[in-house]
Amino acid sequence: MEMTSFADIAPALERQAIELPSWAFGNSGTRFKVFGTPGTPRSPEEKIADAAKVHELTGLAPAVALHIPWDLVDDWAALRAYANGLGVELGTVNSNTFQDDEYKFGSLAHSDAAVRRKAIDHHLRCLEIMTATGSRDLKIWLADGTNYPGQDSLRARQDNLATSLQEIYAQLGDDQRLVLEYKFFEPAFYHTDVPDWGTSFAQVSALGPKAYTCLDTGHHAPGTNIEFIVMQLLRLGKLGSFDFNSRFYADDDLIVGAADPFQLFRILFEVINGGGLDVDSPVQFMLDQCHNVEDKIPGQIRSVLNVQEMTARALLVDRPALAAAQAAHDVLGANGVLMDAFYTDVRPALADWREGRGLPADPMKAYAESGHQEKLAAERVGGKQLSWSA
Ligand code: PSV
Ligand code: MN
Ligand code: MN
Repeated sequence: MEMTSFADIAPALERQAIELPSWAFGNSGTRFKVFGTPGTPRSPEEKIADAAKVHELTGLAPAVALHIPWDLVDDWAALRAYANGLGVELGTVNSNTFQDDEYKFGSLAHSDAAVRRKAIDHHLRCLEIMTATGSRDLKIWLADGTNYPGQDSLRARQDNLATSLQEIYAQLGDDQRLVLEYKFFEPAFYHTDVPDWGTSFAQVSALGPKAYTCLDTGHHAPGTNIEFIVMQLLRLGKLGSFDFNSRFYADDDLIVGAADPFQLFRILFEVINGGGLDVDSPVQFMLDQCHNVEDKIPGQIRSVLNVQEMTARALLVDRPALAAAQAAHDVLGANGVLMDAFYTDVRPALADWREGRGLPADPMKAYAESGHQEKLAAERVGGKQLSWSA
């Protein structure tokens, strides 16, 4: 039997596109300290320019996701034209209802109708922005929840959330989608109002076909089988997007594939099996990361390369051999087929693939040797450097 070759998987690799988060280019840190780096962006335009540099060197990141209000500008058409001029699109709009004082006890799930009104209106404003930027997806992540048992009614909050989401969903344009992210903890610690994929799935299913779930790889309890969730959401037709990152402990937001490359491989294997990389796939791939101690542009370059590398390995799985081993209940044989693909070094073939497209064979090296980081540090003086949250 013929082994799957790199030529076989090239068309699927060709389709891979990963959105970069604008906030990854701002300074970030922990609650102890945010470290500044020379050359850090001072405006949404500079964040977009940094994202465009990642795309220029990798060919993998044709869109930049925005966070509203962190990326607010006066002229959205001009921002869109600016991004297009640099070879990238404006992508997912991430709403933010977790920074204003009114949101202390929640936003879309809040017990007070006036606070819910403010949060709904913020999302409606995001939809207007999306129309101007040409963005398809409104991504909602809620900091809503409680810290103590008894603090509020779990049931009433869930009902409030459903009603708020309905009002936002009703205003989606024909080509727009709503994507609901879940997270099992933080900033609330007793309960969050969208803690898991099941809750997100229940809420988006009640809304309709333009609503999907977002899976952030850092938002699960340690030991969770994330690829199972990927399989299930694809099976149900509700996996709308990924926020890729990696974690050792909590929502660490580290470089995707850095903590557990094998987990990334297993996730991408299920993505491919479920049609997530097909031409008409509803799955939007995105990074949601912060770079606390490493430079941000090469941090993002490394991240998209990691995703591409694990995608290539997952595509290389000899599926007929795997199916035969599974049918024969050849446990070790089936596992061996998977591990053979995981241990395949695809880096030389990917370097050739890049060169064939006029891209640098080694984007990390090309960036380091370009002097771009030093140029940014020299040019971007004065003004206020942005942090990941502003
Ligand atoms: C929350 O932890 C989250 O993952 C959401 O996606 C936010 O939008 C993002 O981080 C940035 O705060
Ligand atoms: Mn996220
Ligand atoms: Mn997160």
